[in-house]
Amino acid sequence: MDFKKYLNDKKSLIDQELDLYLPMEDADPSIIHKAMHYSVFSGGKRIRPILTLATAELLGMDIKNALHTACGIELIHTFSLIHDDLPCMDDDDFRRGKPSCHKVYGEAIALLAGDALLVHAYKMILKNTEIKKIKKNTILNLFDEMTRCVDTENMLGGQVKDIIQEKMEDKKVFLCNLYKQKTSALICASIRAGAILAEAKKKEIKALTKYGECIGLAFQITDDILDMMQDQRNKNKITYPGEFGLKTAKIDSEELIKEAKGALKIFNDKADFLYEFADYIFLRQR
Ligand code: GRG
Repeated sequence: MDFKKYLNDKKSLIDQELDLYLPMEDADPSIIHKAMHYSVFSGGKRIRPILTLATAELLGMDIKNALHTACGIELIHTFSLIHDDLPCMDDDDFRRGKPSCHKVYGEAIALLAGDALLVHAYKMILKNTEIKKIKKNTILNLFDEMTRCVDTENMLGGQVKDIIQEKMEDKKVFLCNLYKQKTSALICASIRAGAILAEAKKKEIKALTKYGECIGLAFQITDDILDMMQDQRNKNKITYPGEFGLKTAKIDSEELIKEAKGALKIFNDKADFLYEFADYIFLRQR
């Protein structure tokens, strides 16, 4: 399979769908809609929605029926990035090499644009009711998945730990739990959402969950490695490579990638894309 082409093709589909369903930029009050568009279309890799589509496809589903869900997931991701960059959180002036949402639209509008994207994400999940092939119960399961990955046991709780970084007994345990909540939960939910939509069997969901947890954790460790190598590390926060060194961080991340691929065995050679994606997590440069 041509991995790069697969990524580009799916990204185009997702971009088109997002453009179709986001409120128009000039809809009243236009400033919030402009801010939403600014952050949604500022060069994200779309890895989470691509994972949703790829998982649905692996399980035999027509991916056009997974597009609403995939886009909902990307909107949750974008909401989290806008809020993460705010001065009261990570206080980042740049995102993807461009001024962060609050630097362009001000803090209040950026905060509200993030809120609006989160609400819109759940509206996208509800749009699945328009697709006859998707059962109501499947949509309820999706809703459960998409709320759980954001709640205080996951993203929100992870963000709290990231900000507070209280005294910790064991730094590795602390960091792995934080990364699982803050980053891995949404990545894992992106994969599980594809499986839920495709009405996967229990053993398939179990294997994909293991895969998602492992690549999710490896993704955040790699993100920290890239930040450290590009000297973009927030020096006030502890990170995996910061605590254990670049070499250990790379070895542990590679081990997680191996574990992730191991979980795909039950799909034989049908999971080509997910195998390659696991390597991409580790080898990516941005
Ligand atoms: C207020 C409910 C609520 C949640 C906010 C701010 C927050 C909680 C969580 C932040 C979580 C966060 C920003 C995690 C970082 C994850 C991460 C490594 C993001 C970068 O992902 P990429 O590389 O980004 O996929 P692109 O730019 O490609 O979209």
